[in-house]
Amino acid sequence: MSEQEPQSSLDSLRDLVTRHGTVVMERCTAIMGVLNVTPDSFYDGGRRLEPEKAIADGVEMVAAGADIIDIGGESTRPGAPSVSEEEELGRILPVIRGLRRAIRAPISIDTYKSNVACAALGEGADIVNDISGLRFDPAMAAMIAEEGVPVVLMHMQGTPRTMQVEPRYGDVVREVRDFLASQISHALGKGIEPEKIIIDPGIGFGKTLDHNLSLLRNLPALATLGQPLLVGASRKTFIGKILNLAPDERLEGSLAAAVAAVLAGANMIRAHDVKETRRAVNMADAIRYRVEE
Ligand code: 9MG
Repeated sequence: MSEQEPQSSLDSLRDLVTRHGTVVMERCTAIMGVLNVTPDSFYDGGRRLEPEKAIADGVEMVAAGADIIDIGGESTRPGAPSVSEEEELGRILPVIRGLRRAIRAPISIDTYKSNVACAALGEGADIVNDISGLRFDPAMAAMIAEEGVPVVLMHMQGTPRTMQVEPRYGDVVREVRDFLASQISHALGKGIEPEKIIIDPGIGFGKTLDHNLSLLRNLPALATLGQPLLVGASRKTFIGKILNLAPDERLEGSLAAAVAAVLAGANMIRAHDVKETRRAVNMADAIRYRVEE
């Protein structure tokens, strides 16, 4: 292989077409900005209790280089209680409505509930980010197929309430890969188009520190599934454990994990700190993709 060629054909994946524009992932990494509108998310919980503040933050993330804004109305931190559909909708819909008017970038809705996802799509969201990988709500896959929108299939062992109690795997990389392969087949069987499926190992979701590191090290094994690969490590506990730092001190660790993920095959990074992540990822992209002129 010449030095000027991409590492593999998987480095030039198709772009992601959404109702509000195309997310380019061919030879560059997309950034999904995290916009939680919850009182209790582990890092940004309680920061956006007013929709106006959330909308302003979303606009700022797009200006800083986010390709997608991911809106969540239920905390998925370990041990978090679930919230009712009404509560979740009350948090997210005003933000989606306002942000849709203010930005052109695609919006993803972070939910595992098909009714919530459907209402969000009705207000202008474009992508469903399902942390259960279509496991929790049997109506989710058919709804997504019917709407014809992209979906993120994430791996999680257990549920947010139980996942960090005692995560166990024989071979974490193989089990996560097998799960994702099986959920891709399930999605296809329900009529979701192959070019609309993004996969995600679910860093921190039912994983120990070593499970997370093993997955980050072995992303190429997940990339061989042939779908765009999303990685979200931003400010998560495993970074705090390694560096012995609280969530608000984990920026550098998050950037290091993002760069490592890009160099190992990630096509999209989910991040709280969009400006800094955009810069770090642009450097990683240059190392990964740029050819000599
Ligand atoms: C909602 N959420 C929190 N962490 C996440 C991650 O790593 N991936 C995805 N897809 N969603 C996440």
